[in-house]
Amino acid sequence: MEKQTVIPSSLGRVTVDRVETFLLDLPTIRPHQLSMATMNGQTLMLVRLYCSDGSVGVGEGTTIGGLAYGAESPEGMKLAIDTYFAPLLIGADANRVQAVMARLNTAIKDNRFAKCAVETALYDALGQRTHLPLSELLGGRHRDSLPVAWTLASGDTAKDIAEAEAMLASRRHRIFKLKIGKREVMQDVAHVAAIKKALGDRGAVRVDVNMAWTELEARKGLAALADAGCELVEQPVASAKALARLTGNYPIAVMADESLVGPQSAFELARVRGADVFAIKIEQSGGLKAAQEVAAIADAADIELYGGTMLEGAIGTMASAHVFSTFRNLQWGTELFGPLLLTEEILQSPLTYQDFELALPARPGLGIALDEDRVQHFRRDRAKS
Ligand code: MUC
Ligand code: MG
Repeated sequence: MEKQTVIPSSLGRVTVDRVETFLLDLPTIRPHQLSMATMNGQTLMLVRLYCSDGSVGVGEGTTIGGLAYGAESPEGMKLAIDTYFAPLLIGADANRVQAVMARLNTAIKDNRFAKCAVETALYDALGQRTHLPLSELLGGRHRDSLPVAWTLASGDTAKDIAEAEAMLASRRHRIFKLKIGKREVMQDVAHVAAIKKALGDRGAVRVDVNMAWTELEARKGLAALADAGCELVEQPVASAKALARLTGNYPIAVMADESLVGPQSAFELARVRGADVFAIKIEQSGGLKAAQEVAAIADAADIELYGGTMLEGAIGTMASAHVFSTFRNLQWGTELFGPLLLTEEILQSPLTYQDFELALPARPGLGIALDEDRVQHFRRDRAKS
């Protein structure tokens, strides 16, 4: 007798029926100072995909300081998805996430952040349908929780020390990333040294220069930071070539962030040994699978890994956490603290941060549920009407 393949009803053809996008404006707990912008709030672009089986997936696109960090803004992502992504998504087979993404990648250049939001929503819906967490859809997690660094970026040394002390006391963070690059190099180094001296062995200190230094400034800065007990410097200069010239020449790890914009850039950086560590961000990578590809390139090149953030809210943070949990190596932990920088909760149950780690839910998809009333309250379009 001929054998018949049985396709579970949840995996029969399911299509994307409707695409919804909106913006949420949420305040930050304090001004967050980076070399290129000071943030007083964060805008989340949320996309919801409604599928023919009743499943609904959600994804998030976020950036830092409008257009100060990169070419995509939340408003631009919304426009791109409404105008160009939606016609390609409607009617597409929602179970075949990578085929849908390939179609988008062929028809739409760049727009990595918007693609990441859509891919997140597709996987979230697939997770609801198959009752599997997103991490398991992506190959399976290696860990159930992730170490989380906190960024000290008030712009004031005493305030930063007080903030770090509070984080240590509440056992929320013991890795601290300091945003520098706005002041003269040695002033910044003095700020870092004072914080490291106050924390001693109780806290690890790293810095993010966000490309603000020239190569010459970086030479001076890296040597002095190493002396001050700082263990890692993130993207001190803009160019990948200059990063490569700095890497390996000072007793401090060099991490690439802005230079990493997807697998091709990762391959190129690995080829020139442009960093000791990659800060992988799902949005910068162009999506969840692309972030896994970046991690695979790093592993193959003996480059260590760190899970980065674009200061996403809860949805982007959880999508990142699921992806990072699948990395075999995650030597430098993560900085998935985005939701903690916001004053407002948009989930029914907040994410669990405890004992210096973020816990990964075992529920289907992203494993989180939006508080619909609060989401509606913070919608930019509702606030105006
Ligand atoms: C960046 O450049 O890494 C991550 C943490 C933070 O405070 O800003 C971001 C962006
Ligand atoms: Mg950075």
